[in-house]
Amino acid sequence: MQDDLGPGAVHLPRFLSIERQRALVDECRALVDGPVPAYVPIVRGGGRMHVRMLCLGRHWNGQTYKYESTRADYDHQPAPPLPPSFVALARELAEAAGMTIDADLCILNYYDADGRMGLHQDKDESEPSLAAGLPVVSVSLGDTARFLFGGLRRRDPVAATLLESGDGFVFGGPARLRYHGVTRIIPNSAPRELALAGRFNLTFRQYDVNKL
Ligand SMILES: O=C(O)CCC(=O)C(=O)O
Repeated sequence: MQDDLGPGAVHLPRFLSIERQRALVDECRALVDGPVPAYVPIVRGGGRMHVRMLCLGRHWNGQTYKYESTRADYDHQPAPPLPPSFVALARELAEAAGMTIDADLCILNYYDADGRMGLHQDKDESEPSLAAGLPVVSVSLGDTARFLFGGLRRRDPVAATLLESGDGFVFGGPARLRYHGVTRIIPNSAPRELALAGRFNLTFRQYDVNKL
């Protein structure tokens, strides 16, 4: 089943089995509460984001909107490495959507019941990566999110899609710079087997095009 999202955007509902979801949730839990923990970024204008964030592979600095190796906007710790199993997962989802990625970074976000993310473009990856339309590959785990997907301009119309646990969502090529965001989380909607309150979302990206 695919929503009509336009070229380059593919929703992969229930892509991951519940066993794979459970294993990933365990990994995400260990990462966000690990030695380099997730934190709530404060962005350029001074606002606090409504997620806990942990970047793997490269760190996205919420003050400069640039990627870097250490968390200069927070605790100066190095970004933890991207596990090879995560790289393989991103590749698998991209291929299922008819695209390719050799991910070198992942932004892992945890949304509690009040979590949300304003409409934005993912445009801080390298110029060659954006020009090549290398996709953003997203994996949702836990509570369902109301996800907005718009156009290339902020004022373009947006469509709302529910992203449920185990869903993939891939946008690349002509869709790579489309605006998107999360308006709300539906509490207690996660599969019971995950024993998870809230939602993890992983978005994989490829900054360095020379890896292809
Ligand atoms: O949580 C989501 O589904 C979207 C996350 C997102 O837009 C981002 O990390 O840039």
